[in-house]
Amino acid sequence: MKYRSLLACIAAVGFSLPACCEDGYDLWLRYSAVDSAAYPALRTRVREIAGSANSPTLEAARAELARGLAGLAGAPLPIAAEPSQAGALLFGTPRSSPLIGQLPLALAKAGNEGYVLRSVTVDGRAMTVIAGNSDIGVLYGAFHFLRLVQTRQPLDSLDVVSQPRTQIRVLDHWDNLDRHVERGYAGQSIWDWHKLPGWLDPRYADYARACASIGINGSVLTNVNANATSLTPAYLEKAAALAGVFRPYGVRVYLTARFSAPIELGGLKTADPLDPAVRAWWKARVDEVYRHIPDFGGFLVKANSEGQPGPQDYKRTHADGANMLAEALAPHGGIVMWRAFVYASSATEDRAKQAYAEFVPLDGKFADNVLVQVKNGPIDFQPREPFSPLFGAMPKTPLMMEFQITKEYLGFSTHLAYLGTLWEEALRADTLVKGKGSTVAKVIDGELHGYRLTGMAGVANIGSDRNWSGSHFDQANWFAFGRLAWDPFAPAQSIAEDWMRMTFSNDPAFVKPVMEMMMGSREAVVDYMTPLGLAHLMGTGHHYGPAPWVSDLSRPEWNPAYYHRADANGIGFDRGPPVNGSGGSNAVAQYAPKVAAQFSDPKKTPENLLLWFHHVPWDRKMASGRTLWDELVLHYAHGVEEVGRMRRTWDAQRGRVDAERFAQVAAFLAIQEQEAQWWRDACIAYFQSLSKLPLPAGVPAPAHPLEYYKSLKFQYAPGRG
Ligand code: GCV
Repeated sequence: MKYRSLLACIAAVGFSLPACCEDGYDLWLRYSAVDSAAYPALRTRVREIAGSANSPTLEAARAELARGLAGLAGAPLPIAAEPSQAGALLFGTPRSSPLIGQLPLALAKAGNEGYVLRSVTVDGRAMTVIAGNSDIGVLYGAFHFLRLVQTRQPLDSLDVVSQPRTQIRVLDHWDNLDRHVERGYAGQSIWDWHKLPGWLDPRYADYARACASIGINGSVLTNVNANATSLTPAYLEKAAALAGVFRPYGVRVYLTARFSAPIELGGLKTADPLDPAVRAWWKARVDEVYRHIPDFGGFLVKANSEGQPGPQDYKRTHADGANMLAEALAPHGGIVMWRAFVYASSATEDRAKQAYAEFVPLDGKFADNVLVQVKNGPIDFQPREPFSPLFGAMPKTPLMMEFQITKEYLGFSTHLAYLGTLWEEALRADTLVKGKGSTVAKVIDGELHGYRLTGMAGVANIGSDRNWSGSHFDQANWFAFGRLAWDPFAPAQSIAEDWMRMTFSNDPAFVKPVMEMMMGSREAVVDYMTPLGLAHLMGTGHHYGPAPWVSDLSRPEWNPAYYHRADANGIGFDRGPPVNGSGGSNAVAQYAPKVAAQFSDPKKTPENLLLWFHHVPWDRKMASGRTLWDELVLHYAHGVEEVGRMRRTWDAQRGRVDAERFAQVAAFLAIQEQEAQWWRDACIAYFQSLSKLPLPAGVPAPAHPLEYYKSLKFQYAPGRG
């Protein structure tokens, strides 16, 4: 940050107005000064930081408390090894601090990674304790305490116990070794492979701090469309350097494994997972990884999907492939995250059915250190999908959730879409496999099936842009992912509120309207892109903008027309049971019987998923009494209106937010409104060419004829695969 100009600004306007030059680098860890008249708690309850920082992680905890509280209090706090006064903030474990060991903190409830925050009185002095059973628990607790101050919570009778509900909470970086990020909209990869290991960009430590602040404990450094080079000694040295930076923050390094690496690197003739030479090659390579990175987390694997090599190339199963890697990793305590995102090159079946068809027969066949990583919906991170039918269908195989934080299908970084609501919807979906309340969240946290391993992965939206995520509001999605991985039951709204208060302002005149804007933002995108259960209408390849007309690509499922199936009679993909041997794909049968019964019946299917499951006539009567055609058009129009409303909400915040961030958000919302209009117009023009129906009264016609939208080309759209 430009320090001199910052000082000049502070001198000019004082602390009560927003700082004038913020570029978003500090994320939600801004620690800007508290108005002590409005929030005296900090002054009265926090006078000293006490504890012994006898490990790198406890040192990180103390450093964060010192940094955060100095910023919040406006001056550094005294640091002491033992509490010496009322208002001491004592951090540590029973091992690092004998006093913590003596206090009745009920630390057993915090588990291995959790923490207790408690107000206590020792020798008549009121103090606050941040305690964990492990050093990392203390660091997580320190971040929680800072969050309480940042969001201006009372500090006098603290009684917080928290521990993560999932074990593996990882960011998946789809970062290539040339620094291009697949589906990345925030610049290049933050891993500067060329300069590693010699140069450790300070950004790496800030990345790890940010991850730890929301409980993320793993980072898959490389793209799932993997390059075997990342497993060579030169790259392992680079990955080891990153692991060294991340270690104090509890973030373990993982890599993607290219299944054909034994051929590409080892010169073998095969990568058959049952071939003894292949197994020996992987074992030796894994041993070498651990020589570089003793706490290496394990491998993430995309196999036999979108052209990636895999065990099926040798007529072996996904379980054979995963178990071979698992065997090599097990002696070191490593795991395999094997992705269920598969679609076979020759498939004629409904794409939505493929993951279930390939994986459910393998339930119970995976080694103990394997998790199967499942995207939230059956297809691919669309603005709205039903939950994947795999959740609930593999009781003997730990399934971990895969969410996409980067907004490949939700307008890239210029569209404001808070994904907390999308993920909350997915996690709260009820699989009904063990009766009512068998939610996806309970599958993920292991409660429903007693999984031995649990986890959640988020495809990262982080890049070299100064603001990390490509836009200020996209930081909220990184934040929300971490919080939901820690607690899949956490409400999206309270996560958004924390983020806003920490990132922007505690001013109620800001928090209330901006929270409403965030909470409605994803639905606005659904409306102007893919309402009523439509999916995958985006431009082929780059996924930028509308292209529902595309129908001439060689593989059926590459075409948007495959997904919407609109014709003169109606629109939607019939996934119900076939009638008299023809019709639906029967994807509904992959759900538990009661869910299947609901989704099979257009009258019982929620309207927001209607066209996902049913092909329905344009004149079908909807709940509103309008026809499907009118309803579809009005959803498109409504999406655009909502973005207009979001712009007005933001414009009213001028002066409550620093000028730099205010201006970028305002400019991006203007782009979003233009592009929402483009989506609306292009989709209405196209669907109207099939339905031949007039627009509902008062809805303006698209600005251009359909041919105009079809002619648009975007050769340089970012993030291409
Ligand atoms: C990494 C979608 C994306 C691809 C991505 C793939 C996956 O198809 O468009 O870029 O590849 O998902 O999740 O493996």
